[in-house]
Amino acid sequence: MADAPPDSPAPATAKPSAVELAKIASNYLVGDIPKELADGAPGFGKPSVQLLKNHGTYQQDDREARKAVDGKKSERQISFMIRTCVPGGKLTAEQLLAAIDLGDELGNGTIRLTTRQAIQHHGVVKGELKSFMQRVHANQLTTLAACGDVERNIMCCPAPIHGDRVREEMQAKVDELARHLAPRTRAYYEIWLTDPDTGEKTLAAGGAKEAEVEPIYGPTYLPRKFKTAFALPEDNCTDVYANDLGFIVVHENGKILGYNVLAGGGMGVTPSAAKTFPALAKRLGFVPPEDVLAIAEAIVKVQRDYGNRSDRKVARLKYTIHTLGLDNFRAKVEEYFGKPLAPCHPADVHGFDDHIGWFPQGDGKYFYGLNVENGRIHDTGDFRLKTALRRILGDLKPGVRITSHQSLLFTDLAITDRERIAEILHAHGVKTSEEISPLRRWSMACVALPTCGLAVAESERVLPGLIDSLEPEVAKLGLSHDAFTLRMTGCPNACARPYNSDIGIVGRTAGKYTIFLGGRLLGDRLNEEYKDVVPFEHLCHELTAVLACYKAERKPAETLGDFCHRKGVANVRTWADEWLAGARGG
Ligand code: SRM
Ligand code: SF4
Repeated sequence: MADAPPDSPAPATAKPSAVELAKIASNYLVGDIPKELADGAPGFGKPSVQLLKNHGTYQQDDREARKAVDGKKSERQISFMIRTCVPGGKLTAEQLLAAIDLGDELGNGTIRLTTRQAIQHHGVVKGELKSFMQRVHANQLTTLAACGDVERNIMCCPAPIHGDRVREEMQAKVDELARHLAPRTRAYYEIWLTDPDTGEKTLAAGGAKEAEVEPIYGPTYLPRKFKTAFALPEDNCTDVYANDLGFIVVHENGKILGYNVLAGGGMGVTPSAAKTFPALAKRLGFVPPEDVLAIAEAIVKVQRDYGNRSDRKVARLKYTIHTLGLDNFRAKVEEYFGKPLAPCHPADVHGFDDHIGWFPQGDGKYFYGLNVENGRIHDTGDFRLKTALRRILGDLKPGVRITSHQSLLFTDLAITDRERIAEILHAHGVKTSEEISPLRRWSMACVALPTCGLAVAESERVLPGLIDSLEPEVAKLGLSHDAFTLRMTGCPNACARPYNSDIGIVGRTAGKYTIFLGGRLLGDRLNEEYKDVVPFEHLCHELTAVLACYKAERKPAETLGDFCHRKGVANVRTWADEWLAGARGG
């Protein structure tokens, strides 16, 4: 690896981390993957496991399946999570159907819509990895760079509003940027897409002719994952402030004037390492539309050259900015950009829409946002969402979009499809979005157990039950129509973005959680710790007490997050504890 620049957060003498060493030795992400793919073992060695992330797959060990082998801790049960990129969440009905088929044929029978508008499959065995990647490729999608130390799936408001030139132009810009920042290595094509019979012919069109070097990333790619989102001021459905790089469209009279550029957002924390922290992105400057690719490339390159490559805990862009200072960081970006950045336009996020429900598209057709609880598409007992989706996608052939709230939009529908969709959902035990409480609709949980190797507590599997118990309490308080974000994760890595939501519930240890309050739907404010080490069984009444306080003391039209922020989390706690003790009639 080239020496770090003199004022880099990582001193030039610092030893590169194990992941950096794996990248250095990998020849653009090849390493020992081809050899180990054919060695008959159930998994890969450590360096390959790290490299594989850049190819879109994580080696996992299902802890429950492991126990099931002989009733106690025993052999690891290795399988793979595979993430497929879907820039801006845009898909066709055929593509989603093919992804569902893949889950049935090579995965664990379910698929997962992620908090970044992508798709995850779990439970794929090593011997099927290659055919899996080939089928994703045949489906006109890729897993390349869905994970790893590169630009990830770029998020964008998915709403299909015809004639809304601003949204359309922004969505097209996302596709352009996703292509621009995609890794160019041929490793992916050579490892996964070679002809299964000859082993030689590259199946990817044009792949063989592409230069092997990475003009943007270089041989060691980025020090850490890198995430980008686009948002509109009136609709921050992508949580733009939680990203390494954010673009807020500045528009007037149906025309995009340019973008406010934000940098250095990120949620993950390691509680035992005080040097780690969640951060909202900082407002860096303004660029006209034609400079979006160049400014993104400049920021990526500054992070490439100045990010910490010895300590992955502090390698994200937020730490690079923290160490350099915002002004020095901006100066570096301007150097790579080749000109000064204009100051930010005053435009900022002021609205949020999850696009759930029925909406006219502006071309005589409609789109329907279907809330998918925690993004999990499955058939379990009487709840047969997967089969219902097969029917909707097969019969109506709508366009499809994935939202950054783990849900689906069906587009290009006729008004007469409304009844048909409700009929299909009901016939398969699935509620329409209109039948779901705002509490459930605005909630999200990360994957956590049993597949996530970093989970310390449950999330996806317990949030629906928590909401079941909270719904009657919310109704008793007369708050059933209030919208506030409730986000839960199985560890502080924060994959469901709990640190800028109205209520964040973060796994602390088995069965215990930290509660955070005071963020908001808009996603532009971090919340604060409210209570720590709360047993799962206490979450319902702890949250009911907070909501009782909100109900009693809020100002008209004040949202939950704004209320907690104004009153102060400590004062909410005092009030709620008295309510719980009965002193306030709780
Ligand atoms: Fe995440 C790691 C799942 C969005 C912060 N995340 C993981 C892994 C891969 C666990 C691992 O490293 O072994 C999880 C896989 C679990 C499984 O079994 O599927 C995982 N993250 C997810 C998804 C699927 C959660 C979901 O319920 O949808 C999301 C996939 C998004 C995608 O399509 O790309 C997901 N992860 C996020 C987000 C939200 C976002 O990006 O908007 C965050 C917080 C924002 C951020 O990046 O700071 C997030 N994930 C992390 C972190 C902490 C990063 C950090 O800087 O500290 C880790 C751990 C790490 O990287 O070391 C992590
Ligand atoms: Fe796993 Fe933690 Fe992310 Fe949840 S927040 S998916 S437990 S890494």
